[in-house]
Amino acid sequence: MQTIKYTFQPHGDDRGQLVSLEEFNDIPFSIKRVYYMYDTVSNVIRGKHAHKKLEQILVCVHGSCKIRLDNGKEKKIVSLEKPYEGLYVASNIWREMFDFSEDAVLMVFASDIYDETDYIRDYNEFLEYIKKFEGEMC
Ligand code: T46
Repeated sequence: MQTIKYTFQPHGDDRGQLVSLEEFNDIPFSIKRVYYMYDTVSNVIRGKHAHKKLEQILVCVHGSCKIRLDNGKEKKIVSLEKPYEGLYVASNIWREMFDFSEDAVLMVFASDIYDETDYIRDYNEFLEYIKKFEGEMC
């Protein structure tokens, strides 16, 4: 499975660092929503779902965490530990976020507003969905 990790350009000077993210320049879609999670309880696994349409970029702007990506055939674990790195997560990918450091702040740029009907929260349903989706694409 190909994973796309972006390295954003930090604008550093003697005062510190600044990262700017613009839709279509740095983020490959129109940004409709930004959300972030913090104070994540240790050993917790978040996510455990896929999206039918939503595209996202995940940036751990403070601390670190890991993301497990699963396309139904392959699984991959990606570490996010730099505030200038972004992981692209496409639709139809099961994702789990885990191993959060105590100080982790995971910020997410999303291509659409919150819509519970876009979620697939059952893993077997996800496998069925992508099988059907791939069938329709042939
Ligand atoms: C994803 C991963 C990376 C809202 O009201 N609005 C929102 O925009 C979001 C994202 C969540 N919520 C509510 C829904 C739940 O009551 O916040 C609560 C926690 O959401 P959820 O359990 O879906 O959070 P995660 O961390 O499991 O998943 C989130 C995103 O939901 C999901 O799209 O890809 O982060």
